[in-house]
Amino acid sequence: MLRPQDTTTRERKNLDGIWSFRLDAEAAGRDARWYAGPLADARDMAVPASFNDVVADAAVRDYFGDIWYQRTVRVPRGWDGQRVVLHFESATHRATVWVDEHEVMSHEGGYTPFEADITEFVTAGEEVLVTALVNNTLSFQSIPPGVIEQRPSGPAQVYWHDFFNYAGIHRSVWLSATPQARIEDVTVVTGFTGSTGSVDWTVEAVDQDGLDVHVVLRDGSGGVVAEGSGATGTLEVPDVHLWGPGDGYLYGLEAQLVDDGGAVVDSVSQNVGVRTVEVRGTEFLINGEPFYFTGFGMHEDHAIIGKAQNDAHLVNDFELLDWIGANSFRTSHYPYSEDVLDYADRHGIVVIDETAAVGLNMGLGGGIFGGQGYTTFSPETINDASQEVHAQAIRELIARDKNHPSVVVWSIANEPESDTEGAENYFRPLFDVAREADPTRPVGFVNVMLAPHGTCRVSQFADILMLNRYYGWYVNTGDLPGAEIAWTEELQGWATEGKPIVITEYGADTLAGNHSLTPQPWSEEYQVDYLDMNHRVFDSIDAVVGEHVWNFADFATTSGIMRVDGNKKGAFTRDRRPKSAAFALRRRWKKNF
Ligand code: BDP
Repeated sequence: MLRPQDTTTRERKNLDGIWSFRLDAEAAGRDARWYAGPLADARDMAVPASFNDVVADAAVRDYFGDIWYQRTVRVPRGWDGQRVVLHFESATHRATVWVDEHEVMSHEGGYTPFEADITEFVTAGEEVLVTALVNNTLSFQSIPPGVIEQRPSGPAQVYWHDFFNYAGIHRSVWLSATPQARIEDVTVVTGFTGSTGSVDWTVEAVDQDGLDVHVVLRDGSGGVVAEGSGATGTLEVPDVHLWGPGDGYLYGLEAQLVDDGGAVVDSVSQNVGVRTVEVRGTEFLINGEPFYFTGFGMHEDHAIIGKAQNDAHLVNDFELLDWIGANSFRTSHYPYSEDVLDYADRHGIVVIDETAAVGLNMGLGGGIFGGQGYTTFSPETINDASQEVHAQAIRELIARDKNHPSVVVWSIANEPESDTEGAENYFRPLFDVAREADPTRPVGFVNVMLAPHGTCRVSQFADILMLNRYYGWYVNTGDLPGAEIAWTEELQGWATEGKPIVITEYGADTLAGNHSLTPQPWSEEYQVDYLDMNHRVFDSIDAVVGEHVWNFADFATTSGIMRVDGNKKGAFTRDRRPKSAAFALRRRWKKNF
């Protein structure tokens, strides 16, 4: 699926703004056909935004169930004869959409796009009603999973991931016009030999009888560097300017459908960064050079808008990454907005791209160890149906992000149970799904402290080891010398696996402004000492090829006795003020600062 774009043959109209919004706790709206007319008793809601913190009402913030969104849209008068598509960049965690009274699509999964051809239901120049029934409940068959427990006070949504279940329409909605004969998808795979780059292209087209595919590659200043024809082929790029960490150089590939007379029937553009990624022994290579990841596990998380994409915050977060010397981040714990990945491409920031498979572990909950009263993998809990939803989430992530040069690793899950036979059987085929969808990038998953070296049964399938460890925080709390010994010992074990290791999480909750002369957990000084200890451990082990601090910034979580106004492991506060750790990280990552 191509993202809506403006080209010589395509046009798009943004549907962001104020939509009508109504909760539907009784799930009555579908039978009552709320989509058939203006939504009664509606309140205002901004799109894109998580709905939870926008409204001053606790019942809305913690609501789970059916949620209705609606607006009218006038189809541009110039779109007569065009194919009209309604495109949602995401709706969390699932949605069904109507155009007037016509149900046009349903989608499961809260962080990937979906769209429908609505040509037959619209007329250029006329208005239609667009209604989305969004549902934010989590079950054992959703990714991420959760369960609704019946309690004396009523039903409660329980889940095992440590961030607030923000939901709604977080990202943009578009109407777009394309020709009937059109390009459906473009895939690029790049490489280079010496100073000559290569761009393998595959173009999928629809209704293209009698039309040819033509591709043109332009450099950063618009000069044509290569051209080709056919649905698939390879372009050579002389004197290639490689894409690399810190150098987000992009070529522009234009794919066209042309008729016999040479007229362009459809045209789409695709950014291309020419680069290679490879795991060799314990090294992680970008363009054949060893790469060391510095940066963070992040979250899409801001006051009021929750998980919504916002350009000012996007630019500011990347400014801070640059300031601190981060060359990379992980999209913990779900696919981020496509705007984030486009930005990372343009700025040479390296990305570990993760699915929303977080919390598949009944030994953990909201950052706390301890049984949650369920078996993780069983016919009644996370089962074959969940695995299929998970597989689909992997396919959709890769289909969406396969062309981003910034993306160098697929992470198919965060901290699942991984030390049992059930886990091994569950994950083995999912690695195959990822490799089938993309044979070019390393695949991994993020291992949890509950499955230390020697006990994990899933790491055998991974190309790269990604470890989250909290020595000195959840264990050896306040005892950094003890933590250093235990951590070094475990990491030496992992180093014998012969694979590169990225420490994808290490961190200590820190209340900004809390200072201590002695190493007290929660103080800014302890966070700095904790990071220093970790860095000594990493620097002593060659197989460690990266460090991602947990987290870039403080973020919202469910309430609990371990969380004071959210998770405080940020190097920055939630409003992006630096803690002492931010300066310490900058000194290490930028050297000399
Ligand atoms: C890990 C999770 C992450 C949590 C973090 C923490 O991967 O989502 O927020 O620990 O406890 O378990 O802070």
